[in-house]
Amino acid sequence: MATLLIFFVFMNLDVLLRMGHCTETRDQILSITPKTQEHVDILRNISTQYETALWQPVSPQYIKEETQVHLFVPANSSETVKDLLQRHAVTHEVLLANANELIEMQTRNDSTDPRSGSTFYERYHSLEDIYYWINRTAHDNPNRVKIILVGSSYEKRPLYALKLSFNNRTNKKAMWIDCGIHAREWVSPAFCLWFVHYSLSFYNINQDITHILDNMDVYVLPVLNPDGYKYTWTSNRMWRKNRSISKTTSCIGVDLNRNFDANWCTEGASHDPCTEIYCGTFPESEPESQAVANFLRSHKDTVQLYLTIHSYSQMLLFPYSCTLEEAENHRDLLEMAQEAAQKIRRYYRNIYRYGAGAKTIYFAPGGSDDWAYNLGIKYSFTFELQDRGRYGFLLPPSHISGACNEALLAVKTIALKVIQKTQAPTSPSPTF
Ligand code: 9B3
Ligand code: ZN
Ligand code: ZN
Repeated sequence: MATLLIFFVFMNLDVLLRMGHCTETRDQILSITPKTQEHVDILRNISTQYETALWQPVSPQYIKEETQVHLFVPANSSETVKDLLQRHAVTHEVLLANANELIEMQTRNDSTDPRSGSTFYERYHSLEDIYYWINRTAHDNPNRVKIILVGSSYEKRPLYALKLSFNNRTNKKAMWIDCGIHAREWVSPAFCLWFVHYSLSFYNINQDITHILDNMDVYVLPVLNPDGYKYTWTSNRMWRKNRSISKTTSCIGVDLNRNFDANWCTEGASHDPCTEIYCGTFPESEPESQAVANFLRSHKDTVQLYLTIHSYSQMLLFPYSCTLEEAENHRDLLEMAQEAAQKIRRYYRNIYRYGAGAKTIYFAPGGSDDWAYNLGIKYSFTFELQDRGRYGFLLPPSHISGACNEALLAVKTIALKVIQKTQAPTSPSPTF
């Protein structure tokens, strides 16, 4: 009898627990593949009318039949959204049932927790931590690292780049890497930190990075969009744009990767400040894009390679995104991207797609890579790092090292190629 009683108590307890768990809905990521035009219309409606964040594609206009849509649905709109989907017989898959937990994991400051085996570079860092890291890195490596103030953000935060320069060779060329144009793509700033740390740690140990730093200076801008990045830490993890205020609406932010002067605001961008792909009021209207453009204009004779780091979807893109026309050195760019993708596949077993932006991802004007290319930097790439949608923008910290190592391999492969194609060898080239 007693055992029976205990049995019932436990059964009910279990039911109660499960109910409690189910009613407490969390922020979720849904994957939905529209099968008909009606489904497409419903999804466009949901992603514009309800409090959601479209992860993939970047804007509702790109939603099309038979192509996966990734949608972030906050807990408070979960019921309404699922109801709508169900009523129109649109099936969905839950990619992430509890995004809150992941977000909490990524913002936890476990630097003081000795049980976490991860290093500084295997965690995400707040903007303040990154500013502190920039200062400390320059201070600790006075002969190799200089801080350059390239401008300031809309909210007047400094835009710092690090210049890595390992010797004073005359006529030295350079490459540029920027990270964090898009606020929510957190693995991007993490990569810039990773790259600087790797350069400082493996010079004279790894042959490839040694050859690169012997022949090029490297400018690294870890957070191009500090206002947006700050905002993803304090208010909205899914924020993409900068934080500039529009004169005509209450909507905030310009997509900095639509604000450069490359077929500015044609198809693939929007004049509507309320969209995620708002191009701003004129090319370089934003202080962040203007600062980068000014710096590159004044260094265009030395900078040979432009790299900009985004996430997610695992792609290596090159110009053009703003037109279907082929770049004049398309074959070169394709060959470099292909070689980089092949190495990632061989060493890390991950597949990266590659190609001209407009044909590989979507038609998109006003991007920094196209603009830099037209300025005369003939080697210009956008990297989209891990993953392919499993965690999307919420890539767990435990994946940072994998994502950064494979991207680093691609950077090294491409930079070595640029040196090989453009510079007379001063020291023996490493064998590929
Ligand atoms: C977009 C453009 Cl405009 C470009 N020139 N190159 C790459 C992209 C893709 C990124 C974007 O801004 O949408 C991916 Se997050
Ligand atoms: Zn991006
Ligand atoms: Zn992206």
